[in-house]
Amino acid sequence: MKISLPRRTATAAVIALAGLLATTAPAASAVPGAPTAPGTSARALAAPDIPVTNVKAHLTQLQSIATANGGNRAHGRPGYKASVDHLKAKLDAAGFITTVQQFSYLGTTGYNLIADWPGGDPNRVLMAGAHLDSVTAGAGINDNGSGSAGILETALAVAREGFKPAKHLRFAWWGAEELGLIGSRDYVNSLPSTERSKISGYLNFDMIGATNGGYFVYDDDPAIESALKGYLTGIGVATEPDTEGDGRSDHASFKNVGIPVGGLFTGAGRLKTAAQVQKWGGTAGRAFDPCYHRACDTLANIGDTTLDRSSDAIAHAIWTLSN
Ligand code: DTR
Ligand code: CA
Ligand code: ZN
Ligand code: ZN
Repeated sequence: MKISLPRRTATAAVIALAGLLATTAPAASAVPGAPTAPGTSARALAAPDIPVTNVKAHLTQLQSIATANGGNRAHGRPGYKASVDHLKAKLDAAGFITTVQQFSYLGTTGYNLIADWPGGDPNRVLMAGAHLDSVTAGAGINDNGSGSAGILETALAVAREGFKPAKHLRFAWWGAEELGLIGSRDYVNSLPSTERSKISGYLNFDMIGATNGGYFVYDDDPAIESALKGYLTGIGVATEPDTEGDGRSDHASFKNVGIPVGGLFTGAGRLKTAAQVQKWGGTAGRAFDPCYHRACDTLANIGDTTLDRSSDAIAHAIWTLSN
């Protein structure tokens, strides 16, 4: 199903989708390399490693989209819609049910991209989201190509593995976050309260590949926090609660209506302290992301290690929390 609807009909699209959610995920046996041994349930398997080379390939494509569209992927600019179209095609090809939700902000059309993985309990929906828009100053590769690519590759891993989670999985890419969390707020407001109450948790990923990064886990829902923290501490990486972010990204739209939220962040414009360098390496007195909201937020502004660990943490959290 391909939907591109004006704001007023977005609710109808959500209701129409609900009927599709009970359908079965593509059979694991149809996926090359998927487990087929009798008694082996895909549900019991651990999350796969997310290949950072795949995540970086998505970032290369987002960079090309920005370069071809005046250097950015900002709300209302052609690079934003091109980013949506690009991701949608990948998700459609992998078997997701995608919806483009249009909204209007200050006279300009914005878009959210929603991708549902068929199957799972429609009354228990686990969501992961990232904003796909950049600021006008640059390509927005760390902010927030990184979160967008991290959840995209996790979604594609769900498809590759033929994952059959107990909960229903939904991935989302938000428009106009940089103008005040506009797209995510529009999505939450457009959901009938019955649909809203089915969302058991929302995980947000905004800036997960800082070059001088740290590992900040949102200090919110304890189960989501411990899934993300558990992965990182398990690979020997210390975390800190996020103090730069409360209310500053799309999780706030969900938290505001009582949905449990969490997420991971590798830092923005704040300076790394000497104590944080002890923990994570990097440079003290320098911003976690020195190119935050600047023209230099390009493909060169990505820390491969932060991006890799963060992407693996996303997959771990999705696999764990959906079962
Ligand atoms: N919302 C981000 C910047 C940001 C600042 N603090 C946090 C904490 C957690 C996630 C994101 C952020 C931006 O898009 O500019
Ligand atoms: Ca990895
Ligand atoms: Zn951001
Ligand atoms: Zn930003």
